[in-house]
Amino acid sequence: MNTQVAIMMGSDSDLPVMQSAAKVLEDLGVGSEIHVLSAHRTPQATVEFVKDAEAKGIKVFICSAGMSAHLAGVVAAHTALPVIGVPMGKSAAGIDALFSTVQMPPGVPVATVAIDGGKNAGILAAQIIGAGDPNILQNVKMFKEKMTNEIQVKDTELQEKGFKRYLEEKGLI
Ligand code: RP5
Repeated sequence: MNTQVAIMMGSDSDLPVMQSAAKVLEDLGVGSEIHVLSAHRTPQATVEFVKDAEAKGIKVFICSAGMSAHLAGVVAAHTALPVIGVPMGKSAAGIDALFSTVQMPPGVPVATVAIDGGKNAGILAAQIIGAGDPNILQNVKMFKEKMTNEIQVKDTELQEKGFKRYLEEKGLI
């Protein structure tokens, strides 16, 4: 698998959430690498990494940050490649990070997913790559079909058992 996605985290404390991006990318057949690089704590290294990435074959960046979350914006300022931002729920329930990530000025977009939305960031990166790669697109289609089937199985089970037994057996109450 060629490494096509760079996952950049403002801190290793983002890793419990962001490992889900790496995992779903692996499941979808997209190679990724994951780094700790901070817009505030390692600004120089962050910019150098972004500038070298295109020549290495990176096609999409995924950037996580919480608390004055500027990493995705800084990366987007230094590349023409697509950047996906993942606001971390580190302070103020992640609302501060969400606004910092999503409210980019015109001309420098960051595709922002949900607070702690590491998995969706990985899926979205695969979809972007899949737009130009039929094999990856096929993997995304199969992923979505599987998800649809799983939901249908759940509904069938819910109808059969009724909500009380369903909740008990799933350990949801
Ligand atoms: C951000 O500050 C990081 O992305 C992280 O979400 C947050 C807190 O970092 P730590 O203090 O846990 O290293 O730059």
